[in-house]
Amino acid sequence: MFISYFIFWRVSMKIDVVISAKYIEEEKLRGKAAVIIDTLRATSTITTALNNGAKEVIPVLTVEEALAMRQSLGTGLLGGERKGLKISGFDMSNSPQDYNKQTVEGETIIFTTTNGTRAIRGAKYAEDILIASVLNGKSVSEELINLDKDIVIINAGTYDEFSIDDFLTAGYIIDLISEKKELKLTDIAKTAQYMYRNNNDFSFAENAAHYKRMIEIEQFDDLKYCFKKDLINIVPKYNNGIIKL
Ligand code: 3SL
Ligand code: MG
Repeated sequence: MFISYFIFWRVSMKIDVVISAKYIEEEKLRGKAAVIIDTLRATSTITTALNNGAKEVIPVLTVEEALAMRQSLGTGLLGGERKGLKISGFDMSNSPQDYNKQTVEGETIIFTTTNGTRAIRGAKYAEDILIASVLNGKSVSEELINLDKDIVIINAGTYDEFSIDDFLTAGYIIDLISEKKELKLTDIAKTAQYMYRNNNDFSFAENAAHYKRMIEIEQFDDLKYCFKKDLINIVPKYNNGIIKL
């Protein structure tokens, strides 16, 4: 008699969400995979730059740090924003449109933004740090399934506050993982997934304060671009001060 055993074994992963860079807690990140989201626009821009062939992105906190970094490296393009606008003397703003192949291929980019680069640097206690956006959300979810670790999604937020755009993106990634994995979600992670399921075209992000700021400074193309699903299939990772593939 032939007896076959089928063993179905699903390790459940825990997912939590942090609403802004201000609320990152070292002990909650240890041993986990952190996912950094700044939909508008830092993580969308970093993902675009690396997809267009940039060698690496070095996130720094201040303009002074960026200038000092370029001086010590003796090379590199300076990118980023303050109040959403290009920093005087920098090569590029924080618009993904600035990071085309022609400009960034093979280049090191030294990058400072108000919320996004803070969130990335603040995640340093995690075991893995993934850079996520709507653009590469599907690839990020697949990578997280492969890593099979508990996850903390860190939303960059806006000036320390909750930001709708980042929260919806967190919900999108949670929803993708939930199609393949059993998950244990904190209440906030469940809420992110619920919100995304009820707004899977991200249109509710139009209510975000930062979305309105983007309109004020006429970044209409970025607002369309940053909410495109599945456009990019790379997963940038932050390690030892550098973001690369
Ligand atoms: O705060 C940030 O990190 C930026 O992404 C903000 S902005 O979209 O460039 O204004
Ligand atoms: Mg933002």
